[in-house]
Amino acid sequence: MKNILMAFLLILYSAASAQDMKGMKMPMKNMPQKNDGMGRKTISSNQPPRTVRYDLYIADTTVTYGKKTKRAIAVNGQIPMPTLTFTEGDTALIYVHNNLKEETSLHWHGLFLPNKMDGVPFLTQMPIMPNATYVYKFPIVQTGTHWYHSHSMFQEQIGMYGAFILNKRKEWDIPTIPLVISEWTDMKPEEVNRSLKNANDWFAIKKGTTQSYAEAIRSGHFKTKVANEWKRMNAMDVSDVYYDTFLINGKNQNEQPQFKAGNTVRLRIANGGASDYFWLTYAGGKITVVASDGNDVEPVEVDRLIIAASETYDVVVSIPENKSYEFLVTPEDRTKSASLWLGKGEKVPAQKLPKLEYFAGMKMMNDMMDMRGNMIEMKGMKMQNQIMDMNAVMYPESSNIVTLNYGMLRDPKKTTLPNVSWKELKFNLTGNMNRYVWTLDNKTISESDKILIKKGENVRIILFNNSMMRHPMHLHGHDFRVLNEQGENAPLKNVLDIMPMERDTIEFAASEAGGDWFFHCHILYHMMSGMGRVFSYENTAPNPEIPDPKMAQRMLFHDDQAIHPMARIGIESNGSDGEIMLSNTRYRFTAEWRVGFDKEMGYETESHFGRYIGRNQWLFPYIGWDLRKRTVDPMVKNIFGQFLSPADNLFGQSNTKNLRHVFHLGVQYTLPMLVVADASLDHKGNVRFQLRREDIPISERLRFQFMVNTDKEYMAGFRYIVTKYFGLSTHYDSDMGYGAGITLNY
Ligand SMILES: [Cu+2]
Repeated sequence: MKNILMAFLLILYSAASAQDMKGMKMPMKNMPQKNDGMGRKTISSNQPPRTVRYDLYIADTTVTYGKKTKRAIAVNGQIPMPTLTFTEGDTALIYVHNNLKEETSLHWHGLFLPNKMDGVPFLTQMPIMPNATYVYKFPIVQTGTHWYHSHSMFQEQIGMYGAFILNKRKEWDIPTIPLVISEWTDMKPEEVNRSLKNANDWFAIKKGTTQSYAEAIRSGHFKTKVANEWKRMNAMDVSDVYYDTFLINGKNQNEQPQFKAGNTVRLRIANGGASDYFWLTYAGGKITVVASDGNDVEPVEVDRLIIAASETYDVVVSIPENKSYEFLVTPEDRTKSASLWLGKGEKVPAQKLPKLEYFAGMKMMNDMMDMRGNMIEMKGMKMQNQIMDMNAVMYPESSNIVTLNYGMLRDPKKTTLPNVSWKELKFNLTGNMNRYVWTLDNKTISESDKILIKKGENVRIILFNNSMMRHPMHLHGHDFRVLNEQGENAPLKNVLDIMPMERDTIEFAASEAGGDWFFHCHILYHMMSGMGRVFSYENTAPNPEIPDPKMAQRMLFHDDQAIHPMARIGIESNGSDGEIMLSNTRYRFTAEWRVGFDKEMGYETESHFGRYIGRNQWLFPYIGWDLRKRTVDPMVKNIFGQFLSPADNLFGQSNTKNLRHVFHLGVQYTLPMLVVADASLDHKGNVRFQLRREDIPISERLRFQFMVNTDKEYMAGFRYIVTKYFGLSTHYDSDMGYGAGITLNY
């Protein structure tokens, strides 16, 4: 019985989504046409408000979007999830059947709804367990283009995103296509996250953006590269993850041949990507932007716009002739693209966006960053609302292109807030690229308290982006005004894209009944690292969906407290060396070893456990253990050319190089050029000072490392990266001499 019902529902949904794709509104003929005041014809829905039920069956599947067949999550057998369509005044009744082997949740992005329906596991509800059904029910009190996605783990990256369309009672009469843009990686998202945390530069190699010394010298940017490393920065990047392909409604090439010359089409676009921003350009002429994040704006004509992760835009384009025009979707890093073809016949491609000039970006970033890792605010420049795109220095294309920015968005009506009391909050957006820690005011979600707000007051938030990346900051359950030059008609949004060095102001009325509302960066990997806060209405009654609030909070905090393992194992002709590392936001444990294959050479292990201090995490005090046994001791000179007896180090203290079982206290500090200085004192009173630099990018795949210390030990070596997990390596060190072999990375 259940199966028959499900099959019936599936047929219903596929029919509904097929109609969506053709841009047909269901009972169009008997609907009266009107003008909406902006010259647009509208149709009124004659249907009385109703309860619209959807059944969503969430299940594992496999897909071959990239080069390999990989696990994904499909809902009712499809990726993206089905488009859910409602009309203002309806009641949404959504049954979620979790057929996964893991828990899940669904968040209705941009929707005003009761807090317990917001779909954030461990904050507004408990997760939906495997084989359980959960019912979301809420009134539809707004209109526009929205979307929905899983808020559990990394499920949003592997298929759990879909369009959520709210039609007006009087809807614009124009063919309309809901579009969900997304990315696909053949790598498991957990693995993507671990790679980001461990500063593995495999993504840069895949993208061709290593920005190595060889590449710098070849293109005349040697000084820029040195200045960049002097300021302790890694290679310039505009997005973190390498993706295998990009999708528009699940297809890289999406054909919509039903349009003819003279047609205009409304595209309701949601960026359902987990981390990427996309440029939108069109081969058939201008793009008219008519709404953002579900809110109408006065139509504005542009040549292109960028859509941040989780934003929505409604745009209108026209089909000039009986040809097929490309609507081109290009990720911000411009590595690849996806296309929507509108119309039938000869293909008219849009101009491809040329490759970014990374060294130009690096040069600008050098100028913007001071030696303490802070962004220098530029005098006389208006750094707000995407008006000054700092990335523009990297664009090789002509600048005579009209690009949308938030300053151009104007709400057709006044959006001023009621005249009540104000709460003002300020956040610095902070991050550490090297360790991939993303925060507000250098605090993760688990390190900060909920922010109390009062029902009825207005909340103003001033955000300054003191990081090198742009962040799409999303507020659950509320729209905010983005203060711009449109005064009383400032646009309403629920996602604010804020570029490096920008200072933006948003404000909203705390008009919900109560509850906890998430405010976070919508780049999935930034959110999971803790970039967010919870706004909590004062005096809210306990949420019945959260029976054990303390446990729920622990689970919520778990995301940014997770421990990330990493290992490097070198197997070379003379022995093995390597390290294993466990780390989280602030703490790191490392165990290193060097073992000679020749018994005479002995062994050495060194372990450290410590805490990173400060936003830049350059300072790392630690405790450590050092065990070693050596039987050979080549006579060496010190750096002044004097022969030293094996019993003395540079400070004239007894040498502990050959037999050492010590406990020590130390501190590491990252110096300019990313050299890590390390001073330690062991329990026998010996002081050791060491300098070390790993992963100097000589060429695209070749890395150089060195180490030297006051125990007269030194090491230098090369590693050639072949795959993400495998490299060829060679090194020379003072204990074990010369060796060559392979290095495995995990
Ligand atoms: Cu972010």
